[in-house]
Amino acid sequence: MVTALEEWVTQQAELTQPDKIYWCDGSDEEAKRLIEIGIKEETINGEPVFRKLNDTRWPNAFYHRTDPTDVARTEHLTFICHSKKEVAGPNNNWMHPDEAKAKLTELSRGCMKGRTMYVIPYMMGHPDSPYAKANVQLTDSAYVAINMRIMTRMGTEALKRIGTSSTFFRGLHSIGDLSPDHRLIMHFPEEGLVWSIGSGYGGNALLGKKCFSLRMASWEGKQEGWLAEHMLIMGIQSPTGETTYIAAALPSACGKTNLAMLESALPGYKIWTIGDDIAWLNVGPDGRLWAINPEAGFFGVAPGTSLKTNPNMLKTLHGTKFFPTIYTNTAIDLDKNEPWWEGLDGERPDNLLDWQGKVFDPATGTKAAHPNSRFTASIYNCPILSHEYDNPKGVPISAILFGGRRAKLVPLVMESFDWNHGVFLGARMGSETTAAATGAQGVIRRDPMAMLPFCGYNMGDYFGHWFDVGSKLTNPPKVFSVNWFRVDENAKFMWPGFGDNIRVIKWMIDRIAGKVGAKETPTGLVPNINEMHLEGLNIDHSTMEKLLDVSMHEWEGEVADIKAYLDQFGEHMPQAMWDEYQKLADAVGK
Ligand code: GTP
Ligand code: SPV
Ligand code: MN
Repeated sequence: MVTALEEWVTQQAELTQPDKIYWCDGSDEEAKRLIEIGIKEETINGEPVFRKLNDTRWPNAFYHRTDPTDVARTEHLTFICHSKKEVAGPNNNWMHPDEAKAKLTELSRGCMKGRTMYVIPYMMGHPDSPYAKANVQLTDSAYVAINMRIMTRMGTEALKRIGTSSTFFRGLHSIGDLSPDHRLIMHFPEEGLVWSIGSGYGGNALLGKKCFSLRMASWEGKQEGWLAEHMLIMGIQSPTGETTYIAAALPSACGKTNLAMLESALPGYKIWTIGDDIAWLNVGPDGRLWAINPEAGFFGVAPGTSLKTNPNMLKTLHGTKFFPTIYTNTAIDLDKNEPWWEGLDGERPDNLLDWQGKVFDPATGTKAAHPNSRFTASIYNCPILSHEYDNPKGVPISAILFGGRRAKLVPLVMESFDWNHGVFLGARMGSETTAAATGAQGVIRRDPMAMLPFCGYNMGDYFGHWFDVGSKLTNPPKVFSVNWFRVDENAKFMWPGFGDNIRVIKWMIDRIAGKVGAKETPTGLVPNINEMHLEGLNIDHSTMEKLLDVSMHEWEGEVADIKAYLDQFGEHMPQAMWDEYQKLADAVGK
């Protein structure tokens, strides 16, 4: 009997016309074969897909360079195609499914000619988890197939789960002709389908990541009563031995990976990593919020990653347990045949190829590695991987952090008054844009819960869902806002960040345990400086005051901007949000 999956694969092959169809089993041997194919057979812009790097310091490392127009997510080419425009909401680009299908069909006809179609069955989440989902992605890129193997639980286990069912989530991906004019990333929530063409990079092409685990899953979670979030998950073991689990939402390239793996500057505190990008949050039978990381790897920003900022990531990259590790659009140190990026330890090597494959000339003032260059590494290589990572139940969350990149205004840390106020803190988040998406950098935009590019439906309804989930929690996590990025008059970061962020987290843990007080401001509760653990840190009292300052005068403009943002959602915006907004507006006298 032909299964629904086999039938679907046949139909897609009729449209895209690959030379070969290959079903992935997720084995080590297969991964080695895919790398070989990338070195010897497949090409991109006339170059091999993979280059083997020096194995002595960077074991199992392979290099990939994308098309220069294809280096980040393209939000303007990403669409939610629900038959009702209102479901997509003002936060998404929308196209009617019929029109979208017609365009995609045209672009996809024969797009895999001369290429192999890889059939990738994969699980998001541990196969034994009640929260996991089994999906299939088709792709014509060995690079994408290898990345999917690192980032998900790929192979026969997922195939078994799908069996003869027809309800699995489908992803159809082709690099197409890589022209930005022929690039579209489209989501069909009514069919459980993501169809992406024209890009071979990151969130545009690894469909298990943002497309499925956030956009499709957020919509799914709304129907089923759970949350799919752009959050890291970590455990913090205190000197007395107990572990507190927290989840933190920060926009792209704003510090999730670094926070998830931080090396504590405070003696006795130990971090256990569970995830660095995506969390699925369910209400447990005990009335607490339980989190799993649906992914199995890191697709992390390379620039700025070093032994100083993130030693655990360097150890992960040098780990050998899981084959392979991929470097995309970094520079190459030609003398050593090693990956290199700005911010890596040591001197800049003399002899570099930049991310476009050109001999690097520092005099031009450009960067050798693309600012959004990334590594893909298995989470099983992480030396501080939590023992709970593979626990099908997940971990209970005691605190949720919402953060952003704000040079001014937003204090280092602030606690919400309660869950609903916490939802407002998340909803009013703003952040300066980064290289993780194409477009202008460093511009402040509202990015509620760090989900603006990833919420698969109307964000007004999404906020309503957050309030609903809160009402089901008898023991909800505390909610905090954080900002590591406040600067002084000389535009220098005032807070050291990275390993010292544990000092902020310790304050939160102490708040959860009821050990410390807080100072009430109209925007939330901030620490009393003398109750923060600052020993060993070279920071003066006045800087700490500036970091924690809440000046209501400065908040006036912010309040107007928040209102304009929330207004867009019209009747989809729940009253509970306006109630929270009004309290802040009253405090600034608006
Ligand atoms: P995505 O993978 O795009 O979702 O990004 P992310 O949120 O995981 O960001 P990541 O941890 O990769 O950090 C991105 C950039 O922020 C890097 O250049 C880091 O060096 C910088 N960064 C991270 N944490 C801190 C911090 O505490 N302070 C400062 N000043 N910079 C930080
Ligand atoms: C992000 O942009 O938030 C990422 C990288 O984590 S991507 O996979 O391209 O979405
Ligand atoms: Mn991300």
